[in-house]
Amino acid sequence: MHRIPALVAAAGALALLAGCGDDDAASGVEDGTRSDGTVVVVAEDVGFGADAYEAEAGTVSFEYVNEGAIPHTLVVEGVDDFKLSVGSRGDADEGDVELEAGSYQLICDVPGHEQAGMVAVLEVR
Ligand SMILES: [Cu+2]
Repeated sequence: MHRIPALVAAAGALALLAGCGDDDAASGVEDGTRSDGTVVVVAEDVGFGADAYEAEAGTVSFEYVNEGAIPHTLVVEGVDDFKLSVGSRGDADEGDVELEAGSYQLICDVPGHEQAGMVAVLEVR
């Protein structure tokens, strides 16, 4: 039942941002790969800002921004020693991870969040 306040808050945020001309209506942060190669991922309650992300093989830099109200994490499934955590709205975390080319899954490992839809594909080329 606590989804309802989150939806109300999201609607309020949308209303505030309406008309500012940003492509990403839910936040001022743009999901996806920046020109410098950093993969920017936005956390929402409960989901990621995009279904798929891309990166170049090698050292992949992530920036994780929380546009939701509750804590979220970012892990690359099957990859140890990499985890980003954001505690509340506006929090950001960043870090690097070595990835070979392949298809990976990004998930939030807070219990229940992956099942609720916090999962995205990461294609590393
Ligand atoms: Cu989460």
